[in-house]
Amino acid sequence: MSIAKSTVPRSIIPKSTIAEIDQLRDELELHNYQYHVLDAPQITDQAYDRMFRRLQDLEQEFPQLVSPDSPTQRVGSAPASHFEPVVHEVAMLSLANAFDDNEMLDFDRKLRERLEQDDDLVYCAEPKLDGLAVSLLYEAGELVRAATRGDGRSGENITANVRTIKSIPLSLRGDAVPRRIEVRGEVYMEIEALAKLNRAQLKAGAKVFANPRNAAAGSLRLLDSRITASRPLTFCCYGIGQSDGVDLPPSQYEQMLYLRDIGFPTSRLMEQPGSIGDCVEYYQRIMAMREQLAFDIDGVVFKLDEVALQREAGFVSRAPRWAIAYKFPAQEVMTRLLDVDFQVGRTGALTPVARLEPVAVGGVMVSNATLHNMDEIERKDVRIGDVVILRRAGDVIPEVVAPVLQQRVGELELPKMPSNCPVCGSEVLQQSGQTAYRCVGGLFCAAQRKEAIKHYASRKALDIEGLGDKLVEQLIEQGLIDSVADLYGLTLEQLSELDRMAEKSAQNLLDALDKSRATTLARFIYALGIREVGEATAEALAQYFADITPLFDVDVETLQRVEDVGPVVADNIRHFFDQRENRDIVERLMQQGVNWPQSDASGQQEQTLIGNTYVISGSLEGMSRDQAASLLKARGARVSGSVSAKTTALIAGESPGSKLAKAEALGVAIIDQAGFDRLLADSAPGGRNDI
Ligand code: 5U1
Repeated sequence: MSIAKSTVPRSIIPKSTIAEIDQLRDELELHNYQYHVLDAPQITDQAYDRMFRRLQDLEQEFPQLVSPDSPTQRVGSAPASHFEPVVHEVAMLSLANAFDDNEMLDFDRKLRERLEQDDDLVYCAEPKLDGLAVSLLYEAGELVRAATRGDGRSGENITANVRTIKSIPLSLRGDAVPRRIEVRGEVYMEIEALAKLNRAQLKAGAKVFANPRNAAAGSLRLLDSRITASRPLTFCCYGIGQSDGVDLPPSQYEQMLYLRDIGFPTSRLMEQPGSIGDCVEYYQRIMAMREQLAFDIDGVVFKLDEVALQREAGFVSRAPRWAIAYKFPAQEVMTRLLDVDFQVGRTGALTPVARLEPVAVGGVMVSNATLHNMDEIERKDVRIGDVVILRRAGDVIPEVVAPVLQQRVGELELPKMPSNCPVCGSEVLQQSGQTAYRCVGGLFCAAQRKEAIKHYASRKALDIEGLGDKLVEQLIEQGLIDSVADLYGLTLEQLSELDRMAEKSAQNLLDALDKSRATTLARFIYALGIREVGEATAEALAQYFADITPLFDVDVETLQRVEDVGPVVADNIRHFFDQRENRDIVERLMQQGVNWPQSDASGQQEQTLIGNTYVISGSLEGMSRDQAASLLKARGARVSGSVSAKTTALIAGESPGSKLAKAEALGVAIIDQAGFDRLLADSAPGGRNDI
């Protein structure tokens, strides 16, 4: 530590100070454990920080009392010149892989044959983290050495870096710590933490990391551990390399619980499947939750649970016979970029789309992927003809991550933005200060018309059930519709003649169209697809103007008085309504019966229900719940989805369900249909406002 030495001899440091330091360290360690291992913090971050700062202050005043295992000593130290090699006393093995259920069944069958077991084998299962394997050696309960896996026989000494990772204990918990124990596991970075780090790296002009594994490796192989300390690394253990002076439990599962007890984070998703069939079921379950996890995993690891049986099974080449990684379908693969086309979106923006040599990724064949925009192409330096890394995670659109520069041969060309729209031939322009290039064709452009209709029908807009993307395309291609205003003129005969459209589905679509007529003003504004007018802005506009016609002529200054509306959005709104065809479409929709609850005719609705929170349940007469919510919000109320003690009142229509019982139990006021009508009347400008 670079602090001035205290002149106070240790003998005269007040006993109470020594006791306070000890207590602060114990408490901070306990809170660290509760946070990182048990996932159950008991105090707020602020309270933790206060205790931490108090300990730092005391240690600064009395540096003689600083100990290497103090929670304050995780800040890193002066840069090293190199990493010392570490020879692993027990080799760090690799894992055999399985890629389908048959390979899993084979693995289990061979294992049972070798062990001469007819009965099902019990396994210990956990997700396989995408990080970097490390070995942590503890002697007399203290972390004395940390090493990378390296080639499995020897790695590098990264102790100074590993000491900065808060979820790795510097000292073990409990009274009976082993004389010596080597714990193994994975250092990794959570997805959000990696994204944040990459944003900061980008801003600083530094290298960004392609995945958590690279981020962990890059951060642990820094000679300056003070930089490692700033990286959001975390740890999860998966096994014991060796131990001395401790009776370890006889199963892998219990050993992991033991490691949790002495201070190591273990997988929350660890289970003990009782047969290979259960293992396959576990794999399916983890794969299904993969996208919801806070960290990247690339498969599931299964280990024979009984340690005595593991010993009996032994090893083959450099992998244990008793463990296997059942890998998920790869999310990143390499393929060739054949060409780049440009797709025209709802707002006219041209998105470069990669045409690829077809390849299986994430379990499906992919031949197209997004390249986002021209800036991205230039930043990544992706050229037509390159071998590229393609990524497909979950349901997200596949994307080209980067070119494989080592495989680039000859002079390849960067894709060029066309000067005319590939769909309607209108000019393509880039507005100053913007990344996007746009076709100026507006609704003259068939691509923009198609996208506008898809948007109008989408769930958050008019939510027209059954009017999916494919059907919209068919309707346009058959010349049955040209704009959203044509939707309400469609007939049963026209629809029934479409491909794969039975009369029943055609009738269902007409019913859905009819139902969509009763909407809210906010949804309607959102459905128009004005550039940069999302749900929140549409809601704010609806509250402010209370009707659509004031928007036809409003000036940009007035628009900017609306919450969330700045000069750019105001310009977009103005530009939208300045176009005669857009106003015509809105008017035609209204003539065809698209409607929303009318409130105060113009200007901002008075905020007479401000501070009140309502929950709406059951069906109301003459309006949808959405419409009712919109009327309440227009008066400044909050509308929530669940009843709590803070709810002002439950608005209970027909069949209000369990929310009614909950409101009764909590003593929350209940308003029926008649009460709701009164509330709306009373809370209109000049009305009473009881609840
Ligand atoms: N979760 C987990 N990852 N992983 C990696 N367990 C696990 N076990 C490993 C490795 C290399 O090896 C042991 C089976 C020796």
